[in-house]
Order: sequence, then C-alpha cells, then structure tokens
Amino acid sequence: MLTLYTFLSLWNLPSISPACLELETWFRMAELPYNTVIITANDLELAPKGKIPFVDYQGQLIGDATLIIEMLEQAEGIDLDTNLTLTERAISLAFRRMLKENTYWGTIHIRYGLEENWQGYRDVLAHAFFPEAPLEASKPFVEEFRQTILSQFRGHGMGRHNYEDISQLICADFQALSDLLADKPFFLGNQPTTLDATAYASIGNFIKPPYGSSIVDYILRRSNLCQHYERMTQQFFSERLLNP
Ligand SMILES: N[C@@H](CCC(=O)N[C@@H](CS)C(=O)NCC(=O)O)C(=O)O
Repeated sequence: MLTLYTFLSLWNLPSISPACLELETWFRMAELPYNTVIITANDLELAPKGKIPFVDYQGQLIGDATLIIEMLEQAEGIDLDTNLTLTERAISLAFRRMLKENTYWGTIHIRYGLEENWQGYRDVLAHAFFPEAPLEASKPFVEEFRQTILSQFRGHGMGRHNYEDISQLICADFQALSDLLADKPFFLGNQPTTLDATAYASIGNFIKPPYGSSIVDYILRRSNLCQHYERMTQQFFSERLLNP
C-alpha cells in the first residue's frame, strides 16, 4: 500500500538523503507499514518531481517529503503534533522550513562544493546510481549530476557565498536548533514530533558522513544535538544499530 523510494543507507545512516531519512523516520514515528525501494538512476525517471523521496501510495506516485507527510496526515488521520500548542506548531514549521530550505544547502556545500570531499562522494553516487557498472563507466553521468546540483546551489543563492560565509550561515542554524532543544529529550518536549524527524535527518546527514568541514566540527561540539541523533536512532532505527 505504501512504498518509499529512497536513497541508499551508508555510514550508519538509514539514508544519506536528508529528505528521504526525514520521511522514513516520520513513517516509523507514525507506525505506518511501508516497503522501500533503494533508487538507482533508472528509478529517478519515475520521480514525479524529479527528486527523492517519492512514494507509491495506493497506486499513485507522489513526490516531496513535506507534501507526502501532509497527504498522509489527512488520508490516514495521523497527527504527531497533536499535543503542541499553536505557538509550538508555528515554531515547528519555521524550524522545519529552515532545515529544509536553508540548512540543507550546507550538505550540498560539503559533498558537492568542497573538492576534496567530492572525490569520495563521486564514487558513492556512482555506486548508488549504477550498482552493477564499473566506476569509470558511471563517471560522466555523475559529473553531470554534480553540475546540475551545483547550479541549483548557485540558483538558491547559498552557492554564491565563500566557505566562511556558508559556514557562518549554517552554524547559526545549528546554534538555534541547539538552543531550542536545550536539555529536553526532543525539540518540543518529552515526546518526539514531526520536527524531530526533520532535525534527526539533518543532523545525521552532517555528522555521520566521513567528510570534514567547520560546520561538522561545530555540530559535534553541540552535545545535545549529537545525543538527540543517538536517541532518535535508538528509538526508531534500533535494528540498524545491530546491523549497521
Ligand atoms: N523538498 C524536497 C527536497 C528533496 C530533495 O532535495 N531531494 C534531493 C536528495 S536529498 C534530490 O532528489 N536531489 C536530486 C536533484 O535535485 O536532482 C523534499 O522534501 O522532498
């Protein structure tokens, strides 16, 4: 009934795509049964918005994690934020938008923008898109994919800044997240809500890949954010701890 088209799991991350991991975490929080398809280059052609994640829900292909969550909230009568006040819901929406529309570009800067990291990430993408092909054969596709992503990065505006400015902008997001979390177990209290799924996916996709940057160092110094990542993994992906 529900199939999630997602990107591969690596580096102890359930998915190396923040949006895919956000959505899969939300499925688990909502206790929705689902199957997964780990996408390759061919599957991308199915994506209704040309991006991942997308889902097959009752025979219909739907793209975009935020819109999928909103559709499933309606269709399945799910509200993970039911105990939040209107003010908390507003804060949740603002932080989720920050993570997805601003902080996200920090992962692009680290993986695609920094040349030393791209050398490694290129092979990860080549293997993900063409698992059966030799690396050399996948290279032209992957290099073109990089150029597409870098042009989105510039189009957004973040890609026009230098290393120091990007770092300053993204670290400020993580300082705000750390301040919001403070010493609570979850961002808006004692129970996880939708914001925890989005934040979990973002934090993990910065701190788990083997790519250095001043942004990653900054997050690693915010122990409450790292502990939140571990808490969420323990609660929602405990089988991955046993089978990394
Ligand atoms: N707003 C979208 C963002 C999805 C997104 O940016 N997905 C990335 C991977 S994390 C992607 O598919 N990039 C490929 C591309 O842009 O061509 C969502 O939340 O689903």
